[in-house]
Amino acid sequence: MSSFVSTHWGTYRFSEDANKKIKLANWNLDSSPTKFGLGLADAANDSLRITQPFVRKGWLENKGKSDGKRGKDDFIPISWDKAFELASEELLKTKNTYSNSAIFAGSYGWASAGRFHHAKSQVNRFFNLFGGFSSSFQSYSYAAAQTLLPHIIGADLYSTLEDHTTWNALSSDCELVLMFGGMPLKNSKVSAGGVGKHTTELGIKKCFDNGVEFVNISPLIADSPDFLNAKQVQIRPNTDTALMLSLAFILIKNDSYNKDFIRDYTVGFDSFADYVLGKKDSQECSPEWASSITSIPVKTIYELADLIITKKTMISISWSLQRASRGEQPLWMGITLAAMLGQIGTASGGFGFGYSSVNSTGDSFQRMPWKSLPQGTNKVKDFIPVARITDMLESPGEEFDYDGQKLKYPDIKLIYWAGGNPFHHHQDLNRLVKAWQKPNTIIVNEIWWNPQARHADIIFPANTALERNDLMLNPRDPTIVANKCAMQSFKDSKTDFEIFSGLAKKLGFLDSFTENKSEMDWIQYIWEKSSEAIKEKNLTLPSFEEFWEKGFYELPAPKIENIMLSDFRKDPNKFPLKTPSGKIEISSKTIESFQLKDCLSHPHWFEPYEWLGNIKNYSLHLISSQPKHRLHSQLDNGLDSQNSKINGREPVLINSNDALNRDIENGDIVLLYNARGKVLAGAKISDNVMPGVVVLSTGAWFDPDYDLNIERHGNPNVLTKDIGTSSLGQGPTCHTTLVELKKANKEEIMDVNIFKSPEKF
Ligand SMILES: Nc1nc2c(c(=O)[nH]1)N[C@H]1C(S)=C(S)[C@@H](COP(=O)(O)OP(=O)(O)OC[C@H]3O[C@@H](n4cnc5c(=O)[nH]c(N)nc54)[C@H](O)[C@@H]3O)O[C@H]1N2
Ligand SMILES: Nc1nc2c(c(=O)[nH]1)N[C@H]1C(S)=C(S)[C@@H](COP(=O)(O)OP(=O)(O)OC[C@H]3O[C@@H](n4cnc5c(=O)[nH]c(N)nc54)[C@H](O)[C@@H]3O)O[C@H]1N2
Ligand SMILES: [Mo]
Repeated sequence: MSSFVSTHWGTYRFSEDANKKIKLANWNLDSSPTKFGLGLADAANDSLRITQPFVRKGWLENKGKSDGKRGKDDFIPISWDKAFELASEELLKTKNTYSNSAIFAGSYGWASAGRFHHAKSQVNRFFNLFGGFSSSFQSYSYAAAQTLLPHIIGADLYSTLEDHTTWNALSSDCELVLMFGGMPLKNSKVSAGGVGKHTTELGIKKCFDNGVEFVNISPLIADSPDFLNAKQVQIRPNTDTALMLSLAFILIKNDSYNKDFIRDYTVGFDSFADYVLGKKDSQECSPEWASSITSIPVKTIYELADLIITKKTMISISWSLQRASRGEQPLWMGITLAAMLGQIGTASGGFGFGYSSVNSTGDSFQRMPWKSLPQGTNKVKDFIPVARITDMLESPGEEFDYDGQKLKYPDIKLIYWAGGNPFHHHQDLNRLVKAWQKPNTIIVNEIWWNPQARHADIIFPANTALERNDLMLNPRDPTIVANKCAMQSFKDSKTDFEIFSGLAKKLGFLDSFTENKSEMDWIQYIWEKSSEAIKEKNLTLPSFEEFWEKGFYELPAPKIENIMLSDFRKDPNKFPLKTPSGKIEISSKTIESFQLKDCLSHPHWFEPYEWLGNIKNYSLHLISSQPKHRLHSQLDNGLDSQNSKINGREPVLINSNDALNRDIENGDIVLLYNARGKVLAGAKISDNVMPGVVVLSTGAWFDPDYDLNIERHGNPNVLTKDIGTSSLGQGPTCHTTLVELKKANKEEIMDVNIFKSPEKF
């Protein structure tokens, strides 16, 4: 019998050592396992685990009123029964006094990979049975794209990702990949819902071995895997739209775009072309104009144009480009440029969104209609675009724009969070900390004493994937894994299912919450329902017993390699897109009708609210990319992430010129600052990053010194601005941030505190 644990970053074997301690080993069938994942076994037993339920002292003394002390207060250990009692009383009080809309259980976050213990599914099921909750919509990953894509290509984001042309198909027909934002392999280590085998590196290698040429257009050379030997084009962050517009300009001027494709498959090109040619009261989008914005030499822009005119080209855009001011534009413009090249719908090129942003994009898999825990329906209609949480807390009742609608922020009195960490994921944390003081009660289920736990009132200790049975059923991964319980729940922690069962019991709906099913009953239920569902694909799963015994099951590879939008390409009348015109909308009448100032009828260059083309007080552009040594904030307490720190702080990459100008040496503790906050980090000098840009990966546990107003550990979200991509998408804009950086002086350097447990009883 094989024993596996399944995580967002891969599948591992577990066993016990001589001291009965759990240890993990890589799965031999995975050719590219993730190193940081091996640290889960230690982290699951570390001194930062929350050992039992806790309540915040000030909250208990002042119940129902906010005292402004969240994040600064002490915690009192309480029994499970007391914790259930306190939380259920607050839930009922909030519901009866203000209605269910006053409860925010949007609870965004990646949580863990298993299908049954997926925290958000448990939250939804619990709160739907409780009468509903104010929710959140879209994702921090690609909110701008989620809103834009249905208007432009008539498909939602997930079906677009699943429809991506496979590596195998590209390797045979494509000649050139223009990688906007690169294809960093470290990002392909993860996939939401779990990874069986890592395949992205193999896919990119196959293209390279078959002669596909790659160009990396990015501020960071390391965004391109070394083995590609890619041509490097360093670009100022957030200016890709200008570069692409100038490429469109050259194609129009040279008359070298694909007019047949534009005529048969798109609408609104002429109006867009007028803009590009400067016929709309604006400057022409010439290479000289783009060069002044992007800092790319004019000659290089012409060389790029030559390349894409002469080779069958894929325009690949990483998700990062749209987590930025006016993030809708680079994606819209990338699709437009691909349309002008005319390869969309073939294996020769077209466009890609998020190749190597996660493991699955470009893999050969058939999407499976896997079933989840039934969640019921939410009777409360109030929602926010996910990244507007601080705005919501600051301005209840205020109207805001979203995708052509006028919506109102609900008035939140109670927040419930399980499986996400806003003190990791949200921008402008100093603003969030203030807004977070407003609700009467904040309840979280957390595993570790991370900043999320430390900013709550009632804390339920959750457990890890090692402490429960589960099923990895990721619709975008051909491997299914039996996640087996490796160890008993740490101290007095519980699964989210057990936590919500305890609350449901106090509130009188235990039977409807559990349906009298145990953990294993639910897992089998999801398996049986999924087995029925995939019959529509003419596939049969083994019996549950057989699967559980073996530990994993691999679905057969699809017989044909997928090519994005190939039906539409073959016959646009028979297979029209679900846009108003049935075609790719280079200009959108729908978006035009919204009359927004920050998203017009066609792709457009907008100056970001802060960028290197307009420096005032802060002269470096901060990229807070995904971390190599952990998943967001998860496993920052793990060995791999800890080993990557410099003087205990998160490393910040600085170009040698910028370091020299500031008298900074490798290993120095530096202070990054702007009007929003101050952060300490460890300097790592590298000419991988272009001058004027610094990289501080996201996910270092937020460790504020509230007296000095300095974050001690290196969390970039203290510096990022919290404003939507535009009034269309309202997505997060973490990649649009200017900072200044200097060597920290003695008075500014404090010890990192966040890895010391507050449990000292
Ligand atoms: N500056 C900047 N900020 C960013 C980004 C960026 O690029 N730059 N990226 C954004 C993106 S794309 C994303 S997706 C978000 C990610 O943001 P999150 O998904 O919120 O980040 P995680 O660190 O994965 O948070 C998961 C939390 O759930 C807890 N957890 C794990 N498993 C369980 C479980 O089974 N039960 C319970 N109760 N808890 C569990 C973990 O301990 C952790 O605290 O961050 C966003 N923020
Ligand atoms: N190891 C690991 N992998 C992860 C995650 C993780 O936490 N750890 N998180 C996962 C999640 S939730 C997501 S959403 C994906 C995100 O996937 P992405 O959005 O693709 O990831 P990022 O790391 O933010 O950005 C990739 C690169 O884009 C470049 N870049 C940033 N801004 C610009 C720009 O304006 N122009 C250009 N041309 N380049 C730019 C940066 O140099 C950066 O290294 O990653 C996933 N993969
Ligand atoms: Mo994400």
